[in-house]
Amino acid sequence: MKNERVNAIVEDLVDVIRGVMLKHSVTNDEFKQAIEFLEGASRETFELQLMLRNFFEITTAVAANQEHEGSAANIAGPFYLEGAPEIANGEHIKVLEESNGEEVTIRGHVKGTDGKPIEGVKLDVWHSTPVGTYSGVHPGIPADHYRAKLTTDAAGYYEVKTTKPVPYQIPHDGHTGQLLTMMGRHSWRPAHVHFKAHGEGLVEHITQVYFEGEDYVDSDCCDAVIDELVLPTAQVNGENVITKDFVLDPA
Ligand code: MBD
Ligand code: FE
Repeated sequence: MKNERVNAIVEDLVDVIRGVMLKHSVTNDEFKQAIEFLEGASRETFELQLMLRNFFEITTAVAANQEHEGSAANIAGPFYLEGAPEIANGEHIKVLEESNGEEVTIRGHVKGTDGKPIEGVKLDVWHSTPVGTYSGVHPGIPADHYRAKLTTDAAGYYEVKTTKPVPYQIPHDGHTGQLLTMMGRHSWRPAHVHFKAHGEGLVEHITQVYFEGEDYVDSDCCDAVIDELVLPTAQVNGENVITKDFVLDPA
């Protein structure tokens, strides 16, 4: 059965790709190499996902941000896991003992587009270890580390403490890394913390926080950094504090 949306998108996609091939006079031999490259990537467990997310996932967030009034959405990346441990407001995310990095407190309010605080929003938080791996994905780090689920209080407030992540090199030993190298690009993301907010009657909101002034904020391999999400760190009573408010759209 004909699907109008699939038809509309694929017709445009085919037009654009044909235009690029013509512009660069892509040869049949190069076309064959491209097929072999993509077939090779699809034989790996993770490569095609990584490649597509690296180049295109940000566009889903930019498109969502055009349509929604709330705070800026950002890419999810491949490493969200269900079932993160619930923690209370102000608690520290479980980290490995050898995680002796800098400490950071991230806190703020969750509001609706009407400006009213929203209680009971579930806020998933996840980020890499200080050596740039993700728990429950890369070997050796149990999935209940570096991930947590918080709930906003009656004032819409949340607060989480954690060990600050450092710049993250995406898996680069496969096709995605090879492609980036051939393009003269690196495979680093700036240090970032992922969030997913969900609550009744609200659009699920996926975003990230980046740290102002840090490496790769201006050259993310995923092109995902949005100015609104690059936040300053304040010193409050000897703590590094990031304030990140969320404005969530009604479903
Ligand atoms: C990540 O941690 C990430 O955030 C993205 C977008 C891609 C790969 C790994
Ligand atoms: Fe990430």
